[in-house]
Amino acid sequence: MPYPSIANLNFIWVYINDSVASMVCAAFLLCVACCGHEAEGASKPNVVIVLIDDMGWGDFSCFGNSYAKTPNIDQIARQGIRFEQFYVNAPICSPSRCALITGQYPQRWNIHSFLNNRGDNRRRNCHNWLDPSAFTLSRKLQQNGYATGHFGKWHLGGQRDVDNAPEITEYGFDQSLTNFEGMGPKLLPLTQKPGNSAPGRIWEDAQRLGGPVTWMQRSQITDGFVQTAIEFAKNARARNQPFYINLWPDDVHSPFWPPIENWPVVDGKSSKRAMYSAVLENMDRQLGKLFDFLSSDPEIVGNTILIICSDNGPEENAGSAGPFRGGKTSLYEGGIRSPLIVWSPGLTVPNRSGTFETESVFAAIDLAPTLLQICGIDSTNVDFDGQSVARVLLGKESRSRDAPLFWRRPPDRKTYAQDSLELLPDLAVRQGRWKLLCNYDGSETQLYDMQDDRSETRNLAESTNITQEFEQEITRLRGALIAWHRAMPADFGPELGQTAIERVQKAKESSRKR
Ligand SMILES: [Ca+2]
Repeated sequence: MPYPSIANLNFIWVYINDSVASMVCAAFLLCVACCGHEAEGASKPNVVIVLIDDMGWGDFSCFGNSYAKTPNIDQIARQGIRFEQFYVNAPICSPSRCALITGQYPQRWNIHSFLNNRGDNRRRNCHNWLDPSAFTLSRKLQQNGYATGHFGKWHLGGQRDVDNAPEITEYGFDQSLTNFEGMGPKLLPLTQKPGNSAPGRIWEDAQRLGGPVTWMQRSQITDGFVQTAIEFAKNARARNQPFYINLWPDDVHSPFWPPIENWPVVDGKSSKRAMYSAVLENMDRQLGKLFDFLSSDPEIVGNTILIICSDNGPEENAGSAGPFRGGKTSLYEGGIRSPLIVWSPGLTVPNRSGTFETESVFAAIDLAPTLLQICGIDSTNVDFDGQSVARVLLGKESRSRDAPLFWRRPPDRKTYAQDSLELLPDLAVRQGRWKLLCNYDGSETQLYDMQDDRSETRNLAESTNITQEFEQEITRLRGALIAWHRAMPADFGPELGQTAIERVQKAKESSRKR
C-alpha cells in the first residue's frame, strides 16, 4: 500500500526502541497525558494552528510521501493523531482561510476565490476583504482572556492595490506579522539563486500595505514567523495568559525558493517537484523550532492543542494529493482534502498517540466551534455552519459531523488553468459515504462511494443498473446541494464558467480540424 489507510500503530512504542532518550520522552508524555484535564476548572488550553499553503494531502512523510522527508512534522504526528478524512471548505486560499477562522461557509462573506486586485475581485463578484464584523475565532478567544497572534500569510484582505483593508489586528489579534498579502508589519522576500551575487526582491509593491517591513531571504521567512511566535508565546506565559497563535507560512506556495545550499539540481536542471520538495523540507526544519519550543515546557505540553493542516490541495506537478484525484482549485478530493495532525499530549486520549483516524468526516468550518468547546468557551449564540467535534479531535470517539458538507468552486476556476481543456464540476457535497458533484443546474452529476472508491474513479451516476431507491438518493443529495448553492450569495461563476466552456469547445473544434 503506497498510502496509509488503516493505521492503528502506536508510533511512540515503535520509536522508543531507538534510544533511551526517546524512552524518557515517551514516559514524560505519558505522564503529562495521565495528568491531562478538560478546560473546566483548569487554566485554558493554548491553541496553535499551523496552516500550510498549497500543500497536498500526501506531502508529509507520515501521510505516505517517500519523495521528501518531514521528520519534525512526523515526530509531532507520532505523539498526536492523524486524521484521514479532514476537509477544507474551498480549494483555494482566501475562502479556505475565511472558513477556518469564521466557522462559516466563506460564500456567506463573499470570499469566493483568492483575493486579488480590485478589478479582478469585481470581475468575480468577490469582496476586497473579509468583513471585520464577521465572527472570528481569534476575537472570541481574545474576549476570553487569550493573547492572540497571527504570524504568516493572511490573504483575507490587503493585497495588490487593495491598500485600505482593515489591519489584521482588527479581526481579534493582539499582534500580527504577515507577508505580502495582509495589512500591517510584514516580512518580504529576498530571492537568491545559485550563481547570483546579490539577492533580488519580489512583492516589493506590498510595502504600500503597511509596515514596518523587514526584508529576509525567502527561504528563512517561515523561521522569521516562528521566532516571532515563540517570543509572543513566552510573553503570554510570563503574564500567565493562555495564547492562541496562527502560524500560517507562505510555504509551500510557488514560486519556490529553497535555501541556496539545498538547491536541487539534477543533470543541470531543477524540476518543479524537486524545488517544491526542497521548500517543503526546509519548512519542516523551520517549524521544528516551534515544535521544540512547545515540547520543551511541561506546562505547555500538558495544556496545548496544536493543529497542522493545509489550506488547499497542491499545485500541479508540485505537491502530491496522495491517492486523491485533482488538486488546487478542484472540488475533487485532491483540492479539498487536507492532512490533519492534532497534537495535544495533555488533552487527547493517551492510547491514541501515533494513530491514524480514518472514520470521522469533518472540516475546517468545524474547528472554531470545536476549539472553543475544548477551551471551555460558550459559543452557542454564534451562527456557525460548523459543529463541534471536540471529542473526535481529542481521540475520545470517532464520529462524523451531522450535516452534509457543501462546496462551490471558485468562480474563475471552471478549469484548472487558463489553458486547460478539462472542465471542472461547479458544486460538490459529501454526506456519509457519498460524494456527489454536479453543475449549478444539476447537470453532469457524478456520484462516488468514498468508502470503496476514495480516488473518485467510478462514477456511479452513470451506472446502467441504478435502482429506484438509489436514484432517489441521488436526487435528494443533488437537491440539497443546489438548495445550499442558491441560499449562498451569488458569485460570477456561471458567467465566467460559460466563457471557459466556449474556450474549451473552440480549442477542441480547432484540434479536430487539424
Ligand atoms: Ca493556498
